Amino acid sequence: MLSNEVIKKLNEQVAKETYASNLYFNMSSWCYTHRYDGAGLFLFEHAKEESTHATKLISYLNETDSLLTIESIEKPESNFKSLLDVFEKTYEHELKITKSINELVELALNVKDYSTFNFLQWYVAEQHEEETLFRGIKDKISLAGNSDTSLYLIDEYIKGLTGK
Ligand code: OFO
Repeated sequence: MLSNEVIKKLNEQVAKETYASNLYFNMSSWCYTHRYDGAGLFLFEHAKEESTHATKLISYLNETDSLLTIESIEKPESNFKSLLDVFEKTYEHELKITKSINELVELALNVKDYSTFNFLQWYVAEQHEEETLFRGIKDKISLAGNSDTSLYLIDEYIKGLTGK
C-alpha cells in the first residue's frame, strides 16, 4: 500500500512524462516541416518512448492498487528558432525531469517505501542516459555551426542515432 503523498507524486510524474511526449511530438513536427527529417524521426521515436515512461508508471499504480488521477496536461510549445533551439530545449527539459525523478526517489526513501524506491531506479538510470544523449546532440549542433551543409550532416547524424 502506497502513501497518499507517493501516489500523488507518481500521478504528477505521469502528467510530466505525457507532457514530455507531447512536447517531443511537437518538436518532431517542427523539424519535419523545416526539412530536418532526421531530427524529426529521432524526436518522433523519442516522443513514443516518453509515452512508455508514462504507461510504466500507470502499470505500477495499477499493480499497487493505487488510483490513477490524470491531471490536465499543459500545452507544449510548438515554435522554435532553430534546430539548436529545439535540442537546447530537449536538454533543459530532461534536466527538469531528472529533478522531478530525484524528488520522487527522495520522498520514497523518506517514507521508507522501498518498493517505489526500487521501481524508480529504472527512471534514474534512464535519465542519466537521456541527459548524456541530449547534451551530446546539442553540443554537436553547436560545434557544427549554421551552414546548410553542416546542418544537413548533423541531421543525418541525428537520424543515425535512431538506428533506422
Ligand atoms: Fe526523457 O524523460 Fe521520461 O523519464
